[in-house]
Amino acid sequence: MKITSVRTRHLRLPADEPLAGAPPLLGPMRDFVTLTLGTDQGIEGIGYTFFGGNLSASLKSTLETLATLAIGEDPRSIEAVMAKINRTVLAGPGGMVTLALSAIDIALWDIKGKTLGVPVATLAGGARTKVPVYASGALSRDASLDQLLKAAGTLRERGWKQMKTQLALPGETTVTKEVERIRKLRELIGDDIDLMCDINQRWEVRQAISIGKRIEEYGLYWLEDVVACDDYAGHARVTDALDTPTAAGEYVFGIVPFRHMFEARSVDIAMLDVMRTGGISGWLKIAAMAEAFNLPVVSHLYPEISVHLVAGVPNGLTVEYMPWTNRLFKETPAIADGMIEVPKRPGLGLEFDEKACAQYAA
Ligand code: SMN
Ligand code: MG
Repeated sequence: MKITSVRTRHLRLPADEPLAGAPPLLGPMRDFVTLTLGTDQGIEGIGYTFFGGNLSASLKSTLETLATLAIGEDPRSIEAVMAKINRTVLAGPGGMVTLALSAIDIALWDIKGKTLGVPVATLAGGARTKVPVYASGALSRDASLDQLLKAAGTLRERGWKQMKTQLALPGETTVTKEVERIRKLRELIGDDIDLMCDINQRWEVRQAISIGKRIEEYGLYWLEDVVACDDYAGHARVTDALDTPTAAGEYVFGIVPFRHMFEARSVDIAMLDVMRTGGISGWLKIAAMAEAFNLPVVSHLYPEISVHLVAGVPNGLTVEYMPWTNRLFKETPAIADGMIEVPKRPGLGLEFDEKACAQYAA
């Protein structure tokens, strides 16, 4: 079997927040770059990548150049294909290069699943066919307290069993204001809904410990990215000081930073972003490393890809649900009773909606 063609597209989608109709994160539009790898057996593998932002045209060009190097190679030998491409790259690792490599790796896993007739989740370990899922993006730090509580009420009414908010409020904030949001949210949603909270690297260690202690009584499911992503020792101090579990990992590229994170006992939960781990291959290697440290893993964004990984591995905890790309696909994984289901179709079980892709061409 050989890869015979490469197609990349730069798409710009409206950044809506469909879970509770709250104001969207990251501006009014979001750019994605998609990849389709063709083979001599008619099977196509699809992938996409994100975080190009205003560099998305360059990301498309990087992806096109690197993916073209896979032409003529056997897509089932994923490590060999990726090694061949990697050998040519002087600009990596990390950043744009990894974002592009991830899309290629994802498309190769899609081909492998389709070739074997099984979902990627089965290849990833096949631990479960559905896993918990949480609502993300609707309870942002930019929302007023009223907007926040209204959105949380909507999520609860719609049956969400886990939801994530953010602290480190914009503008003039006080510890009292920060604590108040969590107290009010907990009052509104009750004790049976899991509440996560993301800091997005905006606190210092001491701040994280002092505010963290004051919100401890509201029983957060996790507190995320409390300090700078590469401050492994700082994370460890916060993790050690709090009863609340901590999570981090979405910001780092590749697999090696997770070794440092785990060796330093920085976090209780590893968060893996499939575009930054180097795709599915990197994601699975990190999940196995986490398992060896007795840690659970959770996904960051891209639920339609991540569901396969969190469900596949034995230590997958929950899938972040921000359905940013749903409109690109004909069908996306079903959600019911707080669980997201692995599609039964082979590979990723996804098919681009060609009409939508044409409509959103950047
Ligand atoms: C996040 C990061 C990047 C884009 C959107 C949201 C956030 C999360 O850190 O964890 O969802
Ligand atoms: Mg986050």
